[in-house]
Amino acid sequence: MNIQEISSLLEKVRESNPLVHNITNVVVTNFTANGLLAIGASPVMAYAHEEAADMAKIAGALVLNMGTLTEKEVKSMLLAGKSANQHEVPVIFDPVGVGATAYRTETAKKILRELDITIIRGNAAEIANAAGQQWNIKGVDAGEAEGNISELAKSAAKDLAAVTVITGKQDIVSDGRSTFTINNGHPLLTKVTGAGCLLTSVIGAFSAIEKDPVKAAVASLVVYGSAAEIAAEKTDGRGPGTFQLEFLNSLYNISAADVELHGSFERTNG
Ligand code: ATP
Ligand code: TZP
Ligand code: MG
Ligand code: MG
Repeated sequence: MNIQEISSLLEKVRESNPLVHNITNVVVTNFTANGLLAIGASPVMAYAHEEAADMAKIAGALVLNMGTLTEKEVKSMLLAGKSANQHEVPVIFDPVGVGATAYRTETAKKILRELDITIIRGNAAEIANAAGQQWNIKGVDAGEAEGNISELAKSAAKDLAAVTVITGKQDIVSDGRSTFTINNGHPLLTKVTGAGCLLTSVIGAFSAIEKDPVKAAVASLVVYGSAAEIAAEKTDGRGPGTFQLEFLNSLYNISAADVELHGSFERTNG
């Protein structure tokens, strides 16, 4: 996979304007919809159990996010997920805060057991907990990193039978055989709530137009992290409010040439 392939996937997202069905949390709903529009996708949030399956089957990708769980939403996630699986629509899962409470852990396990998840994306603590390993987690934010993230991604991908994306200062993508490290991003992303959740939905947009989930995930991370770097330059020290606005502008304006200039990733094994 090379940087030109990544910039052409960005152009394909913009040309195809894929429908991304999100069942996400109440904190990030508006930011997620605006971020998907900015990158060139078509967002829809549809939570009612009466329509979740119908919406998922016509979508290019389904994104399930556990941020503010309720039993009603879990029911809709399972209905939407089963429909997506039947119709070969990729399912992207963000297990927000798994490990922080027993309810979150049980729900993540249920989703992973009952659905065929294409890509799981979380911080290191979430991925470790989703894969049944112990790792400190503070609410929905990553605890201190305390291990080899690359090995964690690899083993989680095998255990969960899903392409695994771990984000943080560096991002890792693994399918258990080949593993990539992505160096793009900016610390200001950690000061905007929903930066991780929107990223998961952007992975949905790329998965809708690229069948290989490893390629879709690597491309999303490179484009997203590069857009953050450009936004941080424009923020010029003013802080997260300005950065959030500049980041949306940057997702909208980032060009193939920008991606090729900023993009930094390598295959780290396999
Ligand atoms: P958390 O709940 O721990 O904040 P999250 O779900 O919000 O996690 P992040 O891990 O913060 O997700 O990832 C969101 C984006 O922010 C990714 O593109 C990632 O590369 C980027 N990112 C996170 N931390 C840093 C950092 N210290 N430096 C650069 N980029 C970062
Ligand atoms: N509480 C429940 S969901 C949520 C919070 C603060 C948003 C988390 O967003 P992200 O993308 O993980 O920072
Ligand atoms: Mg965050
Ligand atoms: Mg998160």
